[in-house]
Amino acid sequence: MALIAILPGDGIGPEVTTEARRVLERLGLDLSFEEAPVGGAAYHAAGHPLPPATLDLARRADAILFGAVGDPTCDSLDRHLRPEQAILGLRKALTLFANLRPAKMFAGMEDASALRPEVARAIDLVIVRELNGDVYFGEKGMRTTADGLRQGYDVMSYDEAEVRRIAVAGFEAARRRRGKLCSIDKANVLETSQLWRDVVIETAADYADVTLTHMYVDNAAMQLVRDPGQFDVIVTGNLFGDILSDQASMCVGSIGLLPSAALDVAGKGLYEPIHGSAPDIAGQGKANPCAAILSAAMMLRHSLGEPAAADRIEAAVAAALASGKRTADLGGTCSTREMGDAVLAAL
Ligand code: GGG
Repeated sequence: MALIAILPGDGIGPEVTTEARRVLERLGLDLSFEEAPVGGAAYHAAGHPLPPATLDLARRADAILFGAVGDPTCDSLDRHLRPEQAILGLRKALTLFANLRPAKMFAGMEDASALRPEVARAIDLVIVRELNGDVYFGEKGMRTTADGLRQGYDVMSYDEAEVRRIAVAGFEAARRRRGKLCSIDKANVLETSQLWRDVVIETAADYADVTLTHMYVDNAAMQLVRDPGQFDVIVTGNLFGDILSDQASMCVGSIGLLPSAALDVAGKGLYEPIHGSAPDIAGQGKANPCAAILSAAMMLRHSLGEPAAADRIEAAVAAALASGKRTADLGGTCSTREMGDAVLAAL
């Protein structure tokens, strides 16, 4: 029996993970579930956003279903105690370095996209975001300049092994798809990006069947709205990937539609919607559970060896959306529960 750790987190996290769990339970697979607090909820309950018991559950589990972290009541806390440190801590502690963030246009959803329908229709891409390095994990702090000014700093760094393993993840993803990999950096300005580009080019020697291109991140932001259909797999750093995937989500209609998988080398994974805790709508039953449900599908495919069940969930979400069921983020009136019911009905 596979053990799934459910870490609902803050804000809308509990609402959307509840729906994802209902879908997993309906499949009739041999799964067990154990839940633990994380983020602001864990800080309030146990004094730390990632308590030892939660980390222990994450280590024991075969896969982790994560909701969202972020809690305005924690805004004044020391950085180490803020809810977001929980997800960064999990990614680092479990070496979950490869973040797959697929963005695909669902049939009939073009009207919800920020793009023209004929442009939006072509979107079928995966962003492979590095998760263990970059400004997120470099030295950081606050100091005083010689002029007495407060100065914040976050060091951006990557070593070549970190770049190589995410490049391999990008090439492998491209090989499984349409064979095109676009590496996104800022190599005209940043030293880390120059190394990034060099290592990606070296790695390409093992992937003659994949067509590699490079793009500066500013151009990539523009190309994502101008002609997103040109992209198959994008591989990029932690910060650029975070920003570009939020942008990609509005190209397909809503951040409530984008799932993600954070994987280690062995295929253990943490699965989470890319959206945050949305405190403004928390507890109101308005959140879109599709991204969490699609994250559960990714879990079945990447960590639990159940690709057919993953296909079933993805088809059910597509069918529920095609039938006109939509939450408020997509201009509809469905509650979180009603959207979950629609997916269950389509299963
Ligand atoms: N479910 C995603 C989530 O909770 N995001 C909040 C967050 O702070 N994430 C940090 C990141 O992905 O870089």
